[in-house]
Amino acid sequence: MNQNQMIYKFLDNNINIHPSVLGELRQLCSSELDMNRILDITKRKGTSVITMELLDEIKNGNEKKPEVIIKGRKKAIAEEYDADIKINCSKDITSKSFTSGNLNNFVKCFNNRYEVLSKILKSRQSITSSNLIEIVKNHSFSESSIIGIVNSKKETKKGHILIELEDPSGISNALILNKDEDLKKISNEIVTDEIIGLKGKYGRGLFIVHEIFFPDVPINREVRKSSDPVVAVLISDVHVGSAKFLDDVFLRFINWLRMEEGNISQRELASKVKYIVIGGDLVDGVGIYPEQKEELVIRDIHKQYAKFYEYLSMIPDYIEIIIIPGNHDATRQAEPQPAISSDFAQEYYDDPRIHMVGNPLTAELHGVRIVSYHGKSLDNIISAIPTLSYTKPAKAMLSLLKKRHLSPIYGGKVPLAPENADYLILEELPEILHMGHVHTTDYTTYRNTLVINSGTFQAQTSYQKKLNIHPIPGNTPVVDLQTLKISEMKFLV
Ligand code: D5M
Ligand code: FE
Ligand code: ZN
Repeated sequence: MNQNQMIYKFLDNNINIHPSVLGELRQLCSSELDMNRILDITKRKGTSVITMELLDEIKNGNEKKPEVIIKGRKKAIAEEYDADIKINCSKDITSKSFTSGNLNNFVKCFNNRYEVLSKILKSRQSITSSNLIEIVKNHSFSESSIIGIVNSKKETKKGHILIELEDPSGISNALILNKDEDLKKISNEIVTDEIIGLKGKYGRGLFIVHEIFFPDVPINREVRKSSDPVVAVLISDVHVGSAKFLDDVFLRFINWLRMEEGNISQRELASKVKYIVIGGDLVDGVGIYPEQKEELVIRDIHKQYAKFYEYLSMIPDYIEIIIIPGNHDATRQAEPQPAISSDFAQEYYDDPRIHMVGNPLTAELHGVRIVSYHGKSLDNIISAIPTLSYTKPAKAMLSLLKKRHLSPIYGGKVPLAPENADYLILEELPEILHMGHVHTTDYTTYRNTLVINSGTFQAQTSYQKKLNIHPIPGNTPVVDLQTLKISEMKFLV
């Protein structure tokens, strides 16, 4: 390419060349590839003239470095380490749902909830000496503790909080007095059907509450970390098939995984990615919310899954992909949910690095324990507890963590499949608690547990607009499994 061709090429892109740099630029643009790179950088800077200053910046600039580094390394860091995934199959409902949804199933499921969570509560120092409700009733006016399931909670006319608590021996009314403001504030967090402990005194048909206990997380618990420098990326709510699915943003995410996007340190991070956990709502599905059809660009759910698989195929093959379903996916809606059916996603099952599992998932990635749950119950908990909101999903997740249950409230917006055991109890604590569903990335840390909501790649739908829900798409949390530190990648520009 001669000098004139070069000048015209820049002019075609509305970029002028200052005469003082003409000769040097000509040398730098020895190949079409180099010229296009300089054009790209100039356009990104938003300037219309290539000056000596800009040329110096381009020559010394860091735009060049990522390519050099990536080209210089033959393999991605994660490629050098074998995958180490342990899926806890005993906690996965896939292919072992036995419920017929009858009363007996419900009794078994809630008995299991009581057994496991009362044991966790009893292991807490301050409530070890709890008694059955019927025994406490016979020892009126002495300080005692009871543990049970919350049958109901209401505020009395005088502003006291009245709770009906049930255990295997009986039922008691418990009262939190209006004058005890601190305790009343804690009682805001109590929801129906959860297991709690109460300390207080029984007399005249009422248990007067002095202290409230949630199963909670022990203060000094041991955490597990990976000894290898690998990271896990958490995503959810991609919603392929929706007109509001942000394909360009999702492609930027995939390009980052391929180390073709981002600055040096971001590409370094990408090269450590060994695992991607997808927390449900891969596709938009069909018939999920009123008038959804108007906002679908792919109306056939098989084709939605085929399209999503196209994206997955672009991800480097040394990365393992773990997939749970959400409420938009092709499986039963009642929780716990079995894995997305192979009738809709055969190619996923045929791909050895894709792991199709149920919702919730309990697993270990490189020794780091993770529980991944789509998060439908966040709708219930956010409407039940006045201090929670859709803008801060990690706070709502934290409340579930303290209750040691992923979906404590029965009824509401989450259908429950009553299995012989309660699969939604958070029995063994993970290092990472991951959810999605609310379409806003958010995270917090609580007593050595990372609490992470992975956000979305879908812009606001008309249905969400009506519900006044404002998603924040394109942000992706990344967990370093060696240090348990969270970083965030932003793909929306
Ligand atoms: O959920 C996307 C968002 O919409 C999430 O913030 C919850 C909210 N949502 C979904 N369904 C409901 C109902 N029935 N009530 C209240 N809020 C809801 P997605 O699962 O992706 O549709
Ligand atoms: Fe979703
Ligand atoms: Zn959802």
